[in-house]
Amino acid sequence: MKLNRCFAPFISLLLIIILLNGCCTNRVRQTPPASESQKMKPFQDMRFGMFIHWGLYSVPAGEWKGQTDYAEWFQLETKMPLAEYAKFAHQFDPTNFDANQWIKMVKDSGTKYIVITAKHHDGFAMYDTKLENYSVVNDTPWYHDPLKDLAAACKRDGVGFGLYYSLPDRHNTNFPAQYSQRHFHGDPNPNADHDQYIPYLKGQIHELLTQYGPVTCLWFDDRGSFEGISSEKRAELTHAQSVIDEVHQLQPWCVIDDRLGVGADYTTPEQWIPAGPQAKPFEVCMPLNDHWGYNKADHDWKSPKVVIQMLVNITSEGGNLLLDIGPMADGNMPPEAVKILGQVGGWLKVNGESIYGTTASPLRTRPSWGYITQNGDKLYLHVLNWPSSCQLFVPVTNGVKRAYLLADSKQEALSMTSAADGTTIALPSLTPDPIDTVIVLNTKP
Ligand code: JFZ
Repeated sequence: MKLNRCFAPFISLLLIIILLNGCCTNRVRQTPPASESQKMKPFQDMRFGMFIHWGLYSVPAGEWKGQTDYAEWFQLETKMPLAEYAKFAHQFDPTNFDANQWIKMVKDSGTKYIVITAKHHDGFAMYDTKLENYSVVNDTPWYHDPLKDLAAACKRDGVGFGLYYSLPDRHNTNFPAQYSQRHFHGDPNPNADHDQYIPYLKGQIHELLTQYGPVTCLWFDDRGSFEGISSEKRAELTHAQSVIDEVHQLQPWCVIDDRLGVGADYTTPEQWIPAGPQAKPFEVCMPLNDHWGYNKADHDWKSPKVVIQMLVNITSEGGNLLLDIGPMADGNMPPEAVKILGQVGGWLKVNGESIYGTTASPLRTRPSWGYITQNGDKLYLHVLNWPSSCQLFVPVTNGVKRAYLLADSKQEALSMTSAADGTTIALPSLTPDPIDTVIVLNTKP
């Protein structure tokens, strides 16, 4: 009794401190997932994400001394000295940036999560870091943390918030030159080694996982920095397992890509689509034009049709698509990109059921007319090549019940004939969706 009374004030004070700590740091408390597959499910269910490359390189917009093919590798490719490149920070003033507008565009495109560059190879932090002065908050006239606004808008609108983080760093002199990009410059430090760089990397990851609420995924990038080094050695150099352990400890639901040198949660085929369903979760990343960061001369946009058919192909193999755009330095999105993404979103509004939350095709070989995705008892037949006979053959017989057009709000049944080797659906004489006409096949056993 006595003891209780005298400890009460201390205990209340302790509680207040714990509570305040939780509020101020935006720390996340999560019950850990019960299994790897439970952890991956929400990420895989989203199927379609938006990659965003935004940084100092957006200021020159790909142009330097008459050449116009640069983007986020600007500093390295132009061989610009660090002191000169760093001056772009003083021109980085995206007064048109509006996180709500960006996330509205994300929603309109049908993408369910974003992955934005917290730090690219140039080492410039696009968020409020305390470990470096070279950041958007410290070093630009804007004096603003875009990740804070974006995380809040994502949270409000139910959009996943993911982060890209580059291991190679052309600004931090502790990043060892000998493992770095071809022709490392930016004051290589002959005594640098990863053991000195890792505390900085870990410190930034700690910031990113405690300042912005739940982080959907971490997309570590290793590009070019470990060429010719085995993945075991790379994992050792990057302290991969301890970085991953720390992420798991801070945010057990945050999924991690495979570029630290160990497998982690998902693989990241870049600008190619695996042939057929994969055993491991994967996410294909693809720029909407030919550059990841903003390039004002690049008008080689992929059409809505190309994007949708790519998404359908990847989904039928059980993967995600991370489609990239490079916002402009003034905070606006390239208008062409917004237009294309809006058209993609229009298709998904009608046909999203055949993409989100679905799994890979149950068939080993893909049909000549298109792709198949699945959600429980429903098979989604994505008809890309409309058969001129208007007869669609599906090599499925088990429990086939009913077929209808996904776009048909009345869900009128299409007539079917079954044979030993499969089912033939009579397609209605309509003008098919030139991108992808989806037929739902109910297969209740
Ligand atoms: C990296 C970056 O260098 C690039 O700037 C961009 O951010 C992109 C998304 O990722 O580039 C890569 C990374 C991996 C491969 C190719 C380019 N790869 O595995 O083939």
